Amino acid sequence: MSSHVDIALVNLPHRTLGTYPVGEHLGLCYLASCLRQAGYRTEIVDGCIHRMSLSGVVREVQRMRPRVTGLSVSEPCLPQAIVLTRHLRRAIPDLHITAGGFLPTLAGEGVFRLIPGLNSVITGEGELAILDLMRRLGSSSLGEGIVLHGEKPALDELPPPARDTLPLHVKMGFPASLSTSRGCIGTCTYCSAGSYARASGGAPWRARSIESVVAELESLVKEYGVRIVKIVDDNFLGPQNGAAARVREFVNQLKALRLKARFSLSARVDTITYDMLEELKSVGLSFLSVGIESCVQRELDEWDKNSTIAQIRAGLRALDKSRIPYNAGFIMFGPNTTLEELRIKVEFMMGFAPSTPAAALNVMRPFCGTPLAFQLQDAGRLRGKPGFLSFSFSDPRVAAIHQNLKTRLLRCFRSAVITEADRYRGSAVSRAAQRGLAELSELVLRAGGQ
Ligand code: B12
Ligand code: SF4
Repeated sequence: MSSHVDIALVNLPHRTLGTYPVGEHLGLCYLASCLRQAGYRTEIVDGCIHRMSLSGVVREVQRMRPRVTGLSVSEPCLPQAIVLTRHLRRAIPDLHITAGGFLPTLAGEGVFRLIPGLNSVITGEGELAILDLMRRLGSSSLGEGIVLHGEKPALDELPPPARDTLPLHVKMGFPASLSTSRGCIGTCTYCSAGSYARASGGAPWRARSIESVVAELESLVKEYGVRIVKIVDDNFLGPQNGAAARVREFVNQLKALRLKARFSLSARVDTITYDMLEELKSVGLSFLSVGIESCVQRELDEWDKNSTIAQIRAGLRALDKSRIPYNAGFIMFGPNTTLEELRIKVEFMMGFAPSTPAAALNVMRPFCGTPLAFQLQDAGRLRGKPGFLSFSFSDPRVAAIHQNLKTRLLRCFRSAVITEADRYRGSAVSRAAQRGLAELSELVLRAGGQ
């Protein structure tokens, strides 16, 4: 039977609290544009935007009859990757199944054990390695169970990402995605993005030229009718010493084009200044995500955040003054959070961040291959398996509060999600989180947090 396409790239359907996360999968879009440029017939099967079941994905891949299927696997999607690989292997026995993305990069060869049935694994950025795989397919140089490591490509030499799923995103009112830089200079112990950037080798943070970014933004607005853009970079501003100049160049070029688009981005809170925010706001910055993570210096140091409470406060003051809506990432429960620290954190969160009550209840998640996961493993405190890793708390009083809160909150969040329609869900979850925060405060008081 001849193939209809050479390769099908799959974004695994994955639901959190019953909903599919939404956003273009730019990683797969870049792979698709590189593969097409090299002449390979390539399709993207986006299980999230099309709200597919796993058997729906299998049927779609069967219909396409590809020689190769590439799965993008982040750690929370591991269960879906395991089931899908088993079904695909059964349905199309001679299909070459490869996997790339965060989990394969951070777990390396271990992925063959985690996802039985894979033929190969690609670690790091995939554009060059997937071309290598396609070229070697069928030749004797390609054995079974091989790991190909992707060299980092020069970002300005990549073709623009394929925008197959963009029209549907626009139609449904979701933003387009844009990547202006990759990686992060940070070394935060819990962060898989920083660990991924380092595991991929080469410079931990690199950026596209502002010319190419602005040209892509212009094409999104003019060709696709995009009104809102999500800049997906972990750290749009990059290293502190170049941040102001990068912002100025970006702003000047956008002003010269008189482009009208709103955009959101993420940045380190210790890098932003009021002036940068004002400049970015003048060309459409409408939302910013920053990670403060803790208001306890001991924890910031333990997690290698490389920032101080004073810097965080200055960043937050700049944000408040600029009146740009923002989301502040926060980790309420760390592995070594003490009861007294929990009390300080609850108090901090109750007096702040109206847009982020849900973040106030976050538990640190040890992702595979991060320094945090290794530290917990060495201390014998890592629990569960990849996809479901957790840890034991050092303070038993915090463990008890977390356990108590978890059971109640789950009920609270589930009912918030079930009772309200999609567009009201944000506020329902937010109200549930606010209730949760109040409950947490009560639990801390009862446990004797001074
Ligand atoms: C935008 C974004 C989203 C968007 C778009 C989804 C997506 N998968 O791209 C939305 C909002 C939908 C989303 C959802 C989720 N996300 Co998300 N997301 C991001 C973010 C901020 C940027 C991704 C991006 O566009 N990068 C730029 C592109 C160019 O790079 P890339 O996607 O990594 O792809 C490259 C390589 O990884 C590789 N590659 C990737 N896939 C494949 C597949 C093959 C076959 C090959 C060969 C190579 C390859 O090649 C690509 C090109 O170089 C990242 C943070 C980050 N630093 O990446 C988190 C991140 C990937 N997300 C994460 C998580 C946890 C999720 C969710 C599980 C959240 C949830 N609870 O629902 C879901 C999973 C949905 C899914 N099916 O993957 C985690 C993953 C953690 C981990 N260790 O696995 C990250 C790292 C955030 C974090 N710091 O924790 N996410
Ligand atoms: S600054 Fe943010 S993206 Fe960078 S390593 Fe730390 S948590 Fe990760």
